[in-house]
This record gives sequence, structure tokens and C-alpha cells, in this order.
Amino acid sequence: MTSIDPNQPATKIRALFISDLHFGYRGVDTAALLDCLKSYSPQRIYLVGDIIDGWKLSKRWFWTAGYTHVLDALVDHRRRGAKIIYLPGNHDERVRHINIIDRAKFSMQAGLKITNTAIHTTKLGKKLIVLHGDQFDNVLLRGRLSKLSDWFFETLTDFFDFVRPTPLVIVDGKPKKFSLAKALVKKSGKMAFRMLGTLERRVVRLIRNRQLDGLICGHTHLPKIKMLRRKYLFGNCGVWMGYTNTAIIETLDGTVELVRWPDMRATQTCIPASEAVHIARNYETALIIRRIRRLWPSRKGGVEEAKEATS
Ligand SMILES: [Mn+2]
Repeated sequence: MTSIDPNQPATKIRALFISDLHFGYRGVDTAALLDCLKSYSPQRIYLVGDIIDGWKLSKRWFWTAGYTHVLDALVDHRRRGAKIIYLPGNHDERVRHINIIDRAKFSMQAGLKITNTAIHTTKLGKKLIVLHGDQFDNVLLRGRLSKLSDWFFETLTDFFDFVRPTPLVIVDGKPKKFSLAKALVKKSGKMAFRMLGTLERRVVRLIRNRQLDGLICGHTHLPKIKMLRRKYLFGNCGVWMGYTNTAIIETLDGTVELVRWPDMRATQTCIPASEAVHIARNYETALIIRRIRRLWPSRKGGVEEAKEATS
């Protein structure tokens, strides 16, 4: 764990992995996130999914000036030469379904690469697969590994970059999208432990089958760096909700580590979409916000209704 002196110039690093920003959800610590983005000068930035909380945004528009500033900071990094790779998650899964031509056009204009999985090679030559992690949800829900479904998953993801739709669970007789992060908080300790055990076994299998050295994901909101079976690196970026603000970095000498930021949350005021676009410093940021608005058009304005509970 590294502590950061705010007066230091940006530290050069090979890669920065962040996930689960959940823009659209109240409670995102954009101040800490901005501080983190300004503290580093990465060659590559991996946005490891659930960057936009489309589930929330499609119900009600919620945006703060901080979100726009974070996007601006990312665009600044890109303009300085950083490569930005965006791996959508289940909360921003609509990005996965943007058709191929539109995706290519948008990627070029916004200056980011959109893909479901990526391979990051560290300075030491280790190959790490990077993906959001909801790809494992079906297995976790079933609780058991089936060889056939594993083969199916691997074939589909390898050849078609395919991602299964978010699994549904029945709550009060109605189908609801399954959220692993929520389930892990709600389930009893033993149950959560078992689910995480299943996840790790599944991760080992994926790494081994593809002859890689590790995997970096997000999704569970539980920050982690550990070695599985003493040889496979498993990293989880965590979440930016104040109480835990974490990211994974690869330093210039090839060390992969977890970094943590203090809680810097301030009062959050919802601003209308027009203002969100207007305050953007970079035209790419404005373009991205307009795209977000098109992907998740909410009927409710949100400004007057900003008191919504964060359930
Ligand atoms: Mn997720």
C-alpha cells in the first residue's frame, strides 16, 4: 500500500486500473478519484467496468460537476499520450452492445478503446487478462462449476468476445438484475466466503486455460491483490465510494500493487445534463457525456429529486 504526498509531482507508472466508479449513483468519491488521477502519469489506463451506473441513470439523471472533472482528467491523460482501455461491466453493459461501426467511430472520437477483455503485459513479461468480472456471475449463482458451461464460456469469449446478459434473480416475485456486489454484502459471511472461493477457482481455471499469469477485475467492490495457487496474480480494483477508494497500479519496475485513497467525499449537487456538458474543458468529454445521455435516457430530470435514497 502506497501513501501519497499531494505536493509531489505526478508519479510515472506503467498502468492504472480503476473500476466501479458508478457515475449516476450518489456517493461516488470524485474528489479522491481526481486526486488519484492527478497523482499519476500512467502509460495505460484500464477502466475496468461499471464506470457508468446505467441502472441508476436510466431511472433518473444524476450527475455532479465532479463526474465531468474526472472525465476531463482522463481525456487530459489521453492527450498526454496515455492509452485508455474501457472494459464495460454489467452496470454499463449497453456500451457492449453499441454496434461495431458506431463503436469504432465513437472510440476514435473519444480516444478510448472499448473491449470486453484485454491482455495487459507487465514489464516483467507477465500476461494479465483484464475484464470487469460479471462474466463469472452465472457460475457463482449456480454455485457449481460445470465443465460444459466453462468450455462454452471460453469458446464464446475467445472467438466472439461474447458476454452473457446479466443474470436475473427473483425478488418479491419479480425478475431483478443480479448484483454480485450487493449479494456479497447481504449474504451471510459463510455464503459470501463460499462465493468468493468459487470465483477464485473459476479465475484460476481461466488463467490456466489461456496460459496467462494473472487476472485483474472489479465488480465485487472488494479490493484485493493476492497470489492464487502461489503463481497466478489475482487483482480486484475495488470501488470509489469513500469508505474504500482503491486502484491497482503497475509501477515502472513492473510491480503490481493496490493503492488506497482517503475518504474525500463532499456534498454532491446534481446538475442538469446541459451544464454537465457545458463545464467540460475538453470536447471529447462533452462528446462522452452526450453519448452517456443517449445510451441511458432517463425520463426524470433528477435535479429537483436529488434527495433520492442510495439504496
Ligand atoms: Mn459490476
